Amino acid sequence: MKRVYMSFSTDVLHYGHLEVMKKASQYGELMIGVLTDDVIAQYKSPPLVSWEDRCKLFENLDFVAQVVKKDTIGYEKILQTYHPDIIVHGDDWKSGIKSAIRTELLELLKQYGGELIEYPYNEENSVNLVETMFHRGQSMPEVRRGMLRKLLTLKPYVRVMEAHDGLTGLIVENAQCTVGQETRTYDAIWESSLCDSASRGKPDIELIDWSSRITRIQEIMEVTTKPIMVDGDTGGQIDHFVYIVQTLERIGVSAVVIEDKTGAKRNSLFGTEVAQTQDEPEHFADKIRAAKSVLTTKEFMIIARIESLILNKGENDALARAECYIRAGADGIMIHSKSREPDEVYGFCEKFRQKYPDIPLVLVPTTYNHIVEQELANHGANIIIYANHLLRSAFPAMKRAATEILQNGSSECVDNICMPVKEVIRFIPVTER
Ligand code: SPV
Ligand code: MG
Repeated sequence: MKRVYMSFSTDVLHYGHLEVMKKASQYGELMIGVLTDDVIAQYKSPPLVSWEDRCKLFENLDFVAQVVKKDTIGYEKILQTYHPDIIVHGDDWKSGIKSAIRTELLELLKQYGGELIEYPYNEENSVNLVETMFHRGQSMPEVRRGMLRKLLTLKPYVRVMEAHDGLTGLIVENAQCTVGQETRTYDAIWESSLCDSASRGKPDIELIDWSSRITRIQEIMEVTTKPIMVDGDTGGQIDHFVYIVQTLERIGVSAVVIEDKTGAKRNSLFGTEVAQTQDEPEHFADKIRAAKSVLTTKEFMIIARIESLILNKGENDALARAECYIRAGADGIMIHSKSREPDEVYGFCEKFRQKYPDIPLVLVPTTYNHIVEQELANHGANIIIYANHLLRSAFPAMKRAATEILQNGSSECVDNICMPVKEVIRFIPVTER
């Protein structure tokens, strides 16, 4: 009897899966490898159903002989451990994010005398609909809200990109690339006060009222499934902040980040060029305590952002504030810096980590942007935010198009920097029913 192996990452089984497993079992004894949560989170949204329950989907099927754990993205470990004669997979991985895994598998199978059988990927509408409906479920508040905390447990660090409207939300949702066998995507969305304000032609001074901010957040939520971190500026008055927090929690935001400034807020990257006042630590701690007291879930996170390095108050001030805010219940700390080098951030991270090994630490490497994510993670970062890059990259492109069309008196000159209209139309999905 030959040994046949297939892997699955799915949360739901539909008849398309069952049919292909049945066919695979005709080649021999069928073994199913169920991908672990952390492996799935390496290339797509984490599963909603636990690994144990996903195993149960397969355990009682007549044509499945054995269910095993697949805890690596590639196949080497599976081949070494179970020596399957035949691997069965859909033919959809010939191109795209999994093609490097396929190439490596073919190489391994050659050395080892195994065979790869690929079945045509099921494009049937009813099967797609099951998957679409399930995907849609991920955008529901009760599912999305807890996803940031889940990712923090599953990934070495969480990679976040800003979005400030539906279009940029879609771009973050769909951006992906492969580097070797690794598939990279953004894990979450940063709804930045700077980009939200700038995209409306307004300064980043807490001018945009919360009704408008929430409308924007909802627009992003309508077209995405990834968890959302909201830049809450200073949080405003404590009496008002408790209402904002409840709304954000209710609509499915995962975290709000508030900065310990008070009075007329200016963007942090101005540093001390403009007058900015840091709040009294105890007053800011009261704001955190009040916000925590109105939460109804354990999922929503209040992250305290410390501005001591921005305002040249030094590491000790930042560390003392971190302690005070954590005592008040902060679920994470963001340490901001406008230095071109990461040294002051590293100094803080090292001492912070000694004292708090498990509290999530958020970095925003806008100015020290020559440092790669992995290095920031090695210094203790759990969340890394690209805070403004979609807005900043679109701005010069739009300005150039506007100017060149003026200069030329026609628009053909910008065809090379414009997305064809047909591609725009295709990029915006139409809801399937
Ligand atoms: C934002 O994105 O609005 C931020 C980060 O608050 S920064 O602009 O660096 O202050
Ligand atoms: Mg901001």
